Amino acid sequence: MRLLHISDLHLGKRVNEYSMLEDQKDILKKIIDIADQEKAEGILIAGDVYDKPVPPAEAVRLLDQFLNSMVNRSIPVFFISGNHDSQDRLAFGAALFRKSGVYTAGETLCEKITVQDEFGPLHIWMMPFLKPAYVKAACPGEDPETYTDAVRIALGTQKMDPEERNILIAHQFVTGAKTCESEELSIGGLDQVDASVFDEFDYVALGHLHRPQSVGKEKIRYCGTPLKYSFSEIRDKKSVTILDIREKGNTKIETIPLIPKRDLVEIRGTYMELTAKSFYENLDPEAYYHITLTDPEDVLDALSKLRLIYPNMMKMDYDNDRARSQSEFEAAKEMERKSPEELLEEFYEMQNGQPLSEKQRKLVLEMMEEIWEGSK
Ligand SMILES: [Mn+2]
Repeated sequence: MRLLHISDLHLGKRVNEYSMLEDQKDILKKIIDIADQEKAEGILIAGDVYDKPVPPAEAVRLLDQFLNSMVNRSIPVFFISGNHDSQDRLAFGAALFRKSGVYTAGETLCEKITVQDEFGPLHIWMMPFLKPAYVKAACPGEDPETYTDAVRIALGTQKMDPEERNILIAHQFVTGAKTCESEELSIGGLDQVDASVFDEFDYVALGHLHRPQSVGKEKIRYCGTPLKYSFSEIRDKKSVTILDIREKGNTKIETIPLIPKRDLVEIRGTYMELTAKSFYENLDPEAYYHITLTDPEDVLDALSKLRLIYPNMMKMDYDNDRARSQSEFEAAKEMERKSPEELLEEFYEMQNGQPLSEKQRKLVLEMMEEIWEGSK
């Protein structure tokens, strides 16, 4: 069976105040084209379908159109909720959708759908994004301390036959994976899941981290976002992962590049250089730019003047002596880059003249996790 693996669509997302809807519409169309060309027999969407628990109507329409396109092609879709989605809302119509071959992980911790192909049964496990607290609430008597425990308990609710083929769709942070700026900040690595819980699966279709990457083993894989959602991803190559699962033990993985309608581009130079026709005539005027001006003095009204040439400029800053000497500004920027736990550790040290103990650190991390969870 040939399956497309995508994740983290974040439909409805805005990047630096720019709506990504047009870009998302375009990239979904390209994913449909790939499904046609590659004769896909199923699509796995590993969470963060939407960017918000209550997505804008346009984003809902986009998903609706995408699901319809797949149903019209008789390509089944399997999707789970990520940490950005509302699991309950995403499960709307789940029982009805199933009749059309659209499988959404409902309100359970983990569900197993079995499909058939020429090699026999293929078990597709769907495990929506979960935290120890969800597992505790759903499984009386269980009190998982870590995310790894939580995942192990959730997977344990279904029977595993390791002689048959099993693939898992999940949305978790697997230890060792590389992060980028468009993801939600992870607090102190508490949310990490040890890859050993996935040992028995023939493939793990992951979402959550936005860079395409395998973690440890090739078969434990993040397909990455279909689009770049931050300038930290500028050099990433976005793609769709294709999984060719044949008889037990024979699974091939390949990627097909995704080319966006508008790329994210960083350019730097003086105002005169960047506004010279010879410079910009070879650039895509529609791309999303991050422009760094290197003029020694700030240029009057540079933002609006540059927008005449680069209408989709997302970000503009200066790199000159003045910008560098603005230590206060830099310190603030430095602060933004720090994680909440680093900030608290520094604060504690400043107040008490000694670092946090391991015990205190653990307590602090747990409290942060609890407070953040409560504020959602
Ligand atoms: Mn995401």
